[in-house]
Amino acid sequence: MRLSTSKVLALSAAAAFWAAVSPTFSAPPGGDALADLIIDQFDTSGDTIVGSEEWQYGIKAAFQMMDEDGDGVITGGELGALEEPIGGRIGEVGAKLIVPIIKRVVFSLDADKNGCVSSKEFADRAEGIFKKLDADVQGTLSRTELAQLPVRLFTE
Ligand SMILES: [Ca+2]
Ligand SMILES: [Ca+2]
Ligand SMILES: [Ca+2]
Repeated sequence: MRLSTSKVLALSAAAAFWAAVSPTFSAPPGGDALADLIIDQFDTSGDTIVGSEEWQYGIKAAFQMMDEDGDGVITGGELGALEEPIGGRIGEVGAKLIVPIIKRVVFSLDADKNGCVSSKEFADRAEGIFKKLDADVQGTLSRTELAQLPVRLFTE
């Protein structure tokens, strides 16, 4: 039996959907969108790879972007306010998926557990996160490696 084109299309759409939602798929839901966002923000050389210098610079810029009132600490309220700008960039659905992941990532850096993340707490762990993500130890982060961020941070 031959499958019609429309059936093939429907099947591949179903497969893509399954891959996107299945927890056993290598990239977790939201991981891909988060990787795109990080590359968009951090990759200044345009090679879709984040080098260690781009990472350090991007981390600093990301902190400043999230610290909306510029007082040197990121609060939960400031992270909630990210939904709008991120939604404007990748759509509301994507933002609803990503912002909770960003919250989790950022608050995992709250070393003294005082409910907000200082620039020092943020910077201290940034290098460790880079090393954790750099699976092939090439000193750079590919899109695939970045997509693993939620998994690597929270399951290891
Ligand atoms: Ca680059
Ligand atoms: Ca602040
Ligand atoms: Ca803190």
